[in-house]
Amino acid sequence: MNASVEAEPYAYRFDLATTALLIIDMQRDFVEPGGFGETLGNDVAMLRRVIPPLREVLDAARTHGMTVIHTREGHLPDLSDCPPAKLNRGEPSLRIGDPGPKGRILIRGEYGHDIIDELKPLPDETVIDKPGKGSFYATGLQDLLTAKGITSLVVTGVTTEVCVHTTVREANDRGYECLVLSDCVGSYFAEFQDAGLAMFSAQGGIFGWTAPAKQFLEALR
Ligand code: C5J
Repeated sequence: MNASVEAEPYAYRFDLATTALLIIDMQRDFVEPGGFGETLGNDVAMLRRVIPPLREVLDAARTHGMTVIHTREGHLPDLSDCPPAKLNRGEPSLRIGDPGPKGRILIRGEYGHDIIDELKPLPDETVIDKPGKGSFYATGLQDLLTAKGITSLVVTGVTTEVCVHTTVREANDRGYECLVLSDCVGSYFAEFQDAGLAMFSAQGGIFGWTAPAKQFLEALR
């Protein structure tokens, strides 16, 4: 099925068969109280507002048989994949690997590291574990997309200016056509949300397109 989404800076055209829904880092550690995001001093309510529209998009993607890929940021229990610069930076109340209310912070296998119940992956959906901000760095994402013949990505998740931006920039350099759903990506900072969204579609779509979820859902009808 070919479809077109009313988007910035102009219509985003895609073929459902070659498009994947990418859901970035909707993990308890970022989105729920007691996780990594909150230990950094952030208000998780800023991110939780993406859950209802993203749930609608996920339901529609599943109904249409789209490829759905989830990512999780996190590290091995021995932290061997966590560079000291990432581990030691800043003054969080809990560091990566420290025990917190939801298990060890950002450690694979811990409760807090997993995806929130509202967006729980189905057994046939891929979950990519990534040690970095970008979804392509040190992961099998590119090979997976190639194997599935995916050329376009509808991008959602958190946070807009960090893991979403890094991923879209990586994807753009690799030739993927990215549509970012503006109300399905979130930031702890309103000003970063606005600037981050504007950057995607600036200069004629330097990194890709943006559109609200309702325009994407409209295109699927
Ligand atoms: C951050 C992310 N912000 N998923 N991770 O550390 O954006």
